[in-house]
Amino acid sequence: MADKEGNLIATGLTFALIVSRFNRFVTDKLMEGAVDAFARHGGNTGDLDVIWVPGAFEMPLAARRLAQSGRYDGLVALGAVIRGATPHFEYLCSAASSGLAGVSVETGVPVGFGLLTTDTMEQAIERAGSKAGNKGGDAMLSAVEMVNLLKAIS
Ligand code: INI
Repeated sequence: MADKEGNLIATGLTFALIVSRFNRFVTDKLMEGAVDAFARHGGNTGDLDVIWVPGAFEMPLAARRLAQSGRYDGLVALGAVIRGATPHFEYLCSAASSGLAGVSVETGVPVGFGLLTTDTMEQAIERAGSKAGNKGGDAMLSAVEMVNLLKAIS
């Protein structure tokens, strides 16, 4: 039996972060978490590009174009959709999540899912670097692991 797993070494990897301007108070923190995780795992922040989009809905299209460019080993999408203030919450979350999953599967470029979908702003802040960790950092590490896993099984 041979176990294969992706490691968390980001050295030499090139990434793009797709960051939503909507709820920027939160997405700036998610971005900090993602950049910090990349650097702490050996990545060179000069190999990180940051691409701003208006909101979560626009993330899949930007992700597709970036994945197709061939310039990146992986992508990380960072955004926040908050139910309290969004009557179309379910549509937005479902369009963004299925769109991003589709980009990843169709292009073969791993996409870390750092889109917070919460009931309140307080819950979003908790997940963006306060008491519940930083989901931007978690999404970055999952993407690094998947990049390295794909290299290991290819
Ligand atoms: N976009 C978000 O990323 N988060 C939200 O909470 C949100 N709300 O509340 O509406 C949101 N809306 C904008 C949307 O993503 C698009 O940018 C917009 O509809 C234009 O296409």
